[in-house]
Amino acid sequence: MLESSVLSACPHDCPDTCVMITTVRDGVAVKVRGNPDHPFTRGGLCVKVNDYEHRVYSSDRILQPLRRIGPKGSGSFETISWDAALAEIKTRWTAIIDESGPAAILPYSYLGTQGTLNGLSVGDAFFNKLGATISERTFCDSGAITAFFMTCGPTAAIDPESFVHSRFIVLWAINSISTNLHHWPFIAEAQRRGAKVVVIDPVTTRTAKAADWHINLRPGTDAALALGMINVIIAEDLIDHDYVERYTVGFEDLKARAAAFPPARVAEITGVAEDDLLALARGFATTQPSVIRMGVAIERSASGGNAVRALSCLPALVGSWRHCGGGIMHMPIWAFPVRWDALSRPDWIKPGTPVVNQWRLGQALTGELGLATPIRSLMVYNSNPIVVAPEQAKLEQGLSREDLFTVVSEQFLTDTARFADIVLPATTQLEQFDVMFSWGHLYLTLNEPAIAPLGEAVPNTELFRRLARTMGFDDPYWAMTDEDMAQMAFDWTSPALEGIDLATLRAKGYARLNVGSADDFVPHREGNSPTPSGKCEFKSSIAAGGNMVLPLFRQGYMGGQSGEALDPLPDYLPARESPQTNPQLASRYPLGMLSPKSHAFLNSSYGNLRKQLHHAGEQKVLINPADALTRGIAAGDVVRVYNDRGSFDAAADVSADTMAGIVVAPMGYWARR
Ligand SMILES: Nc1nc2c(c(=O)[nH]1)N[C@H]1C(S)=C(S)[C@@H](COP(=O)(O)OP(=O)(O)OC[C@H]3O[C@@H](n4cnc5c(=O)[nH]c(N)nc54)[C@H](O)[C@@H]3O)O[C@H]1N2
Ligand SMILES: Nc1nc2c(c(=O)[nH]1)N[C@H]1C(S)=C(S)[C@@H](COP(=O)(O)OP(=O)(O)OC[C@H]3O[C@@H](n4cnc5c(=O)[nH]c(N)nc54)[C@H](O)[C@@H]3O)O[C@H]1N2
Ligand SMILES: [Mo]
Repeated sequence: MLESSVLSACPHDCPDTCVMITTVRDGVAVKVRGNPDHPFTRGGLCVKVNDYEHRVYSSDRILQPLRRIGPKGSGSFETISWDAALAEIKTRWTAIIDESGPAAILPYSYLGTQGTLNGLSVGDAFFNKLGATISERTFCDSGAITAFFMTCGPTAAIDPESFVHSRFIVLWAINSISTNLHHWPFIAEAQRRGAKVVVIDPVTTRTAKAADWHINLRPGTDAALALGMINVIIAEDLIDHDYVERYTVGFEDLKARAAAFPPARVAEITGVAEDDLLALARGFATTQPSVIRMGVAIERSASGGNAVRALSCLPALVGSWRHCGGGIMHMPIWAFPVRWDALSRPDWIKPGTPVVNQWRLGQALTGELGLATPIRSLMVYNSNPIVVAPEQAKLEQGLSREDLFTVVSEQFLTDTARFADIVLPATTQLEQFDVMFSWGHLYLTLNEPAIAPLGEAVPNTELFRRLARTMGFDDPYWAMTDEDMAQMAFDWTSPALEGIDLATLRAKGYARLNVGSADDFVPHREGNSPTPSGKCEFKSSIAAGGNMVLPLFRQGYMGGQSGEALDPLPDYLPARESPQTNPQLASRYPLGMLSPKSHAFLNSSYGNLRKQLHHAGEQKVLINPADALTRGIAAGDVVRVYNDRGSFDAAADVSADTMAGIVVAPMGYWARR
């Protein structure tokens, strides 16, 4: 018997990027476990990934290319060879390009794997060369990142491990215990040392239950609450004058803007009691180090970017940045010197190439978007839009078009893959090589292939090499091996990577970036904000200039080349569809719905696997007892949740864990499982 331990990394789109060890016996991966030496992973994996080998060897894996033989969506396929699949793609795409131009082809991807090589940017070079329509990857955080940059610039800002030093921790729109599990021990340690943990969430989540204080607010009103805090802090003179004077710009303007948010008005907008607002503002200002950890749900409304901007002003206003464990955490990804442009090749984009925001896929496919070049072919990889993108009914309608040629690269026959004409088999993380950055800690991680690819599955890097060859592209880009790509993907000469290379990663599996220790990570003690002014910009110069194209991986996260000048100051804009702001809509659909992340799924991944499905249980919808009563709904009743965009059935979970008027249905369940 031959047994070995292979250095692995969790591939998922999650801030934790766990460092794993895979036990391989006679060529078979028998177990994955968290690396006990890693300061963030600490030997533990989550309920999603701790049996990852079952995902790898699932009998439902797609291991050969497939060609559709039944109606679209039926899931009837025959296996074909890679050569036949590639030949068919070439024939169809060539005809489409000849007749309509390459913009009739739309790629669609997100973060099925987060690896630097196989993840976000993996298809960009190919599709840029082809001249396809650009799909803007806006699923997650592109709005928040833009807003954060406008105020603080691209900074790692705070080491999540430094939270042990924090004394006032605000978890704002994040359900850490489900979505950032490995950060929780640092928060719990701070709590043990006397820190107060506050959760701001319309739902009483697991995290809210573990906090010292849970503040409920109406969804989409975070900007008003943050501006209310600023108002109180200024009115009560709880500001750090020296920090504000030296290291910020626009204080007087911010003060004038916040004056429009007195506690009474904020209470009316947010539903947060005035006393709670006062206590929150005072606590944050006076209990140093104070810190805010933002989650992604803040950005999911009209006021989302504004909320992030207002929140990003708070630590500078009260001087939290002076302390280790103080500030605001968005994502420390900016500490990783990834060479996105070398991977994505934006220099190959032809001027005038159309752009489609990925939230609008349904509209793009049904023609509603009115694109000058209608979409005739779609290629999906690293994503499952039928489950994760909005307007499910429209998506299914678009994907059912007989004239749409759809290619999907997948590990499983997802709801989306069922609509494909050609399905191409993708490897899992244990079958591929990658180097992982993280958006939730400061370690670079290596993932070595633990086993040979199963069946005819290929890593995404190889998929695009094959497609490039098929389409006759001969740029040296596609002659690179994965290891060549890893050499290219990072600026190995940057200070953050000093002393780190593939050899050191191979020895240990991971390396902490060269950014100092978590006990002394205070990058903004003396300002040093990487904004145009070098200061924290309460009044944003980027907004005033109207230039929203940020120099960072335009095709990665960034979108929004609006060219419009934005309000240079944060403001509160009412949500477009809340009962308070859109009564006409509310008369038809009186309940609002949130669909946050599920504890046992990773977005829609694992929504088909036995253990995680068992853990998650059937699709539920949380409904407040008052709303249940008026509708005659009892606990456990199967109810239909619907609006004009889609519908699903769920078991009613009647509980005051959600406020009246808001129902909550965790995301990730597949329509067909
Ligand atoms: N278990 C698990 N972990 C995951 C994922 C997963 O699917 N499952 N997905 C990963 C990904 S891609 C991401 S982006 C992260 C996201 O992780 P989180 O940032 O935690 O994201 P969400 O679950 O979308 O939303 C967090 C909380 O925001 C609340 N919320 C909703 N609307 C509002 C609002 O308007 N204001 C406020 N204050 N709160 C609001 C929701 O009730 C929810 O509890 O998690 C990652 N980790
Ligand atoms: N209702 C609702 N919708 C949401 C959200 C929400 O909170 N609520 N959150 C949004 C957010 S924050 C995000 S990030 C998005 C996430 O959306 P996606 O990134 O699309 O996430 P998944 O649904 O997990 O789909 C990833 C797919 O990639 C496949 N995959 C995994 N590894 C590989 C690989 O190596 N190669 C290939 N070719 N495929 C692979 C997986 O099998 C899976 O089907 O969803 C968004 N949608
Ligand atoms: Mo996300």
